Amino acid sequence: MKMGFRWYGDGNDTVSLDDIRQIPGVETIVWSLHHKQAGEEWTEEEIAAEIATIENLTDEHRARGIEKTFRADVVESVNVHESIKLGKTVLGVDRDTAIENYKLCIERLGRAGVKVICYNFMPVFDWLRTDMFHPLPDGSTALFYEKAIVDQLTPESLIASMNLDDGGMTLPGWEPERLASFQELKEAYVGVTREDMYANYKYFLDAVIPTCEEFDVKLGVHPDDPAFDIFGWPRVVSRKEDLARVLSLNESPYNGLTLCLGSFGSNPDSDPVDAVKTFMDRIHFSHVRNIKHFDNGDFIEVGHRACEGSIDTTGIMKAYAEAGYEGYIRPDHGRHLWDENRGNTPRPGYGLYDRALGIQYLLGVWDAYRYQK
Ligand code: DNO
Ligand code: MN
Repeated sequence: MKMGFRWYGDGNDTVSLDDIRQIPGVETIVWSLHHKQAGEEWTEEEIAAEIATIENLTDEHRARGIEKTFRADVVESVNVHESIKLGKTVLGVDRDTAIENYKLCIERLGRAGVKVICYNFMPVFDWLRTDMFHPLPDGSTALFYEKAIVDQLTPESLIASMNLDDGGMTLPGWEPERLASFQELKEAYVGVTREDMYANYKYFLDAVIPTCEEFDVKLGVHPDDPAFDIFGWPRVVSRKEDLARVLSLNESPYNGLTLCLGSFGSNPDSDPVDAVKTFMDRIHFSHVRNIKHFDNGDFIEVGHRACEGSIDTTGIMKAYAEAGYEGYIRPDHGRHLWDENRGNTPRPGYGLYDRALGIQYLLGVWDAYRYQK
């Protein structure tokens, strides 16, 4: 297993690479070119520059005796253009052009040494919560999903409540540029069924997987978050049978999962430990975190330890350890602790401290099962 940590880039993250360097156990940075819209070209120069920033030590580092380096093996995410999910031209882009761009991106990332690309196949938006800084009983805050709010609101009223003009919302996938095209996307999804989505998904995989094989880059789809339908849009990567179907659309081992257990487990009917065991051979990357379900359908993100919430993070790490899992893992969203959300507002879920604590818990369980003196 190789432990990673998600980083949003210089000037775009409150956490620095030097902060991450001091977290025991982190081998790879999970990165992206976050300013790119889905379908936009990633140039070789931009890719090389970001990897150099991640991997290289400066003279100043060396002068201070710093030796620890990172790899840049995992990209999260290269977003899939809506034309690919819809199987038709939208926002002025046709799907075959979008697929050719995706293939070029895979090729360039592969040539640059990237091993895994994470992406999702959710219609219109990336992940969704209703409160980014919800208070927990210990005084920390965490991401919270209140079912009644989402059930009662339309996407438009939800967007309006987000105070985007005040810069209050920084969820990926909900950027103002993207929301500007919301009406067109909404109309484009009218009448699109789950079966249509799977057919379009297969068309995409069959087109890009040969490029993945040629350049040795594995694809890992991230489950829908939350892992159930919202706003009536067809979500096709939510439940265990959905994951199995996605894998069966193209049987190449390069078509795999980013098994995010917090997202997958946000559906209370799903069993995260069972999913790890079932899909082990096709898991290239995994996000391990905990959430706590409430009876009314709400859930809150809690510390990574198993007893803090509803997800058996210990059982998950035990399953990975017993299988000798060789892919990548990262902690996922953390709570906001120790004043990090005052003055220096962290990205929701992506502060430093709780993710660093989370890693130590995950590695502790791993070591207990793997480590032989
Ligand atoms: C949230 C993340 C997601 C994930 C994408 C993958 O924190 O887990 O935004 O990166 O869905 O494409
Ligand atoms: Mn995740």
